[in-house]
Formats: sequence, C-alpha cells, structure tokens
Amino acid sequence: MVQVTELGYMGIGVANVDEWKNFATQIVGMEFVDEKEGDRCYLRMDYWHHRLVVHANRSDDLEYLGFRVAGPDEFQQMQRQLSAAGIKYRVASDEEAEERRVLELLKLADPAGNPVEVFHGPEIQYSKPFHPGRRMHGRFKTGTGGVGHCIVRQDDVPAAQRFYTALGMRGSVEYKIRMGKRTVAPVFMHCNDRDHTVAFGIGPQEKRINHLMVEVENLDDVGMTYDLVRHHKVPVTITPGKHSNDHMYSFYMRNPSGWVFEYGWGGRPATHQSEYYVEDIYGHKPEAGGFSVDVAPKR
Ligand code: MBD
Ligand code: FE
Repeated sequence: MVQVTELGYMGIGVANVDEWKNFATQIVGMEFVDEKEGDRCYLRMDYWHHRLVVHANRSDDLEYLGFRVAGPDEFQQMQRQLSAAGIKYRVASDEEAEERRVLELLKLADPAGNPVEVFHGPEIQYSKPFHPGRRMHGRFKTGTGGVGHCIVRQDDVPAAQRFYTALGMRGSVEYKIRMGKRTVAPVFMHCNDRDHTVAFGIGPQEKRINHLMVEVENLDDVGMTYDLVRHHKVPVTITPGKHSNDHMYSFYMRNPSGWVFEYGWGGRPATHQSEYYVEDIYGHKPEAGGFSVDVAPKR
C-alpha cells in the first residue's frame, strides 16, 4: 500500500490579508511572500516555496490540504489505490500543478467535502533560507513531519477514517472525553513520525478547520510567542498544557479568520500502536472559546 508522507501544504482563504500578514509574521513568526499574483500570497516555514497559500477570497476557512507522496511511481500507485477504494479524483492540469509549485497533482475531496490534493515534487528553494517574520530562538520543526497537524470537520467519522486510511494513513480513537451526557471520541491519523497529521470527530464545527498546529524546535519560542500573544491581546482559546497523545507542550490562539492556531514544542514520535486517554497530562484549560467542542449538536 502506498502512503502519503506528510501534510506538505495547506491553502486557506482569508478576508483580511493585511491582518493575516501581521498575525503570521509578527505573532507566529512565519515568512510572508507576495509574488504579485493579485489573489494570493504565501507563508514560508522552511526551505519550501511555501507551506501555506493565503487566498484573498473572504472564506476565512480551509481551502485545501496538500498531501505529499514520495515520487512519480507512488503518484501512479496512489491513483490505482484511490480507484480501488471507490474514491473519485481528478488528475490536475500542468497549469494547476504549477500553480501549487509541484510536479504532479491530484484533486479530490474527503467525505465531508474538504478539498484534498495529493502531489509529488514540491519546489524547494535551497537558495532562499527561511527568514522568520520576527525574532525566533530556533526554527519551525517541519522536516519529515510536514507542516504540522490539523483538526477538520467530519460528520461521518468512520467514513473519514476509511478515506484517510485509503491515503495510507493509520489511526484510531485516541481520547474519550466526557462532556456531560456526551462522550467526544476524536480520531487521530498519522502518516509519518508526527503523532497525528489529521484528526477529526470533535463534534459539529462551523468551519472546515478547527485548528492547525505548528511545532517549533525550541521551547523558548513557545514562551516568547505566548508573551507576544498576551501583549497584543490575541485571544488564547486553550491555555498552555501538554497533550497525552503526542506529549506536545502547546497553547491555542485565535487567528484573524476566527479559527485557531496551536503553537507547540516537544512532540513525541507516533507510537504506531493504538492507545486512548481520558484527559491531558496537565494544563490546556479552555479560555476564549475553548476547544469549540462544547456546542450542542446541530441535528
Ligand atoms: C492535539 O493536538 C489536539 O489538538 C487535541 C484537541 C488533543 C490532542 C492532541
Ligand atoms: Fe492539535
């Protein structure tokens, strides 16, 4: 079975590009690149041409998730694998692949309709070292773990689990959290050493995306970012704490689109065996809006 190897890039739609530029560079520490394409800009975290594409389209939500496969053979094999699983996809045109700065590209959607792309061959700019938007002690921890992880909306969790398994991921329920009469049992999927790359099953969500987690190599960058967030009064949705599954020390803050960034350090590698937890190690208390899982189900 061929596997996706990482969340390589993500597209987001935003209403206020200036506010996003300020947030991404001055709060998060990403590098902002404007190539004068008019309707989009880029955010860098490492040598890649970009890790986030910021589309000026007012959606204030996820536009697509870009999953990498190793090369041309895996790209062909993935198409056979998707067909065998009954998943519809489209091979993107050369222009569409170039638009994403990749060699080849597939376009599909997960069971909740979140746009998904599978690609190989990203443009890596080794002549253009990452230049953080503001001082950083270290760097973003991307590498083989990709951009980070995200929690996305799914209304049929088993269907979503089957879909991401067909992409070559593994995973299962990792928490059973009591919320009054309800139990929330989110599923966490991984495809590399990062504990999870995509997770879902936290209940109804207004947006496609709940949060994107980015990881830094130096704990002091979490501390410095937290001070910046408090100084600039960015809403903290979850206070600093440590997760039971990936052992990540992190906090969560609201971004200008109203969804959330998780800023973490010290994640442990995926265990590759299933476990579940009923609470985190410490911290992670809800503040401005919390986990957004305490809303009543819509149906
Ligand atoms: C995570 O990264 C996370 O966001 C949640 C809600 C639980 C465990 C790990
Ligand atoms: Fe997370």
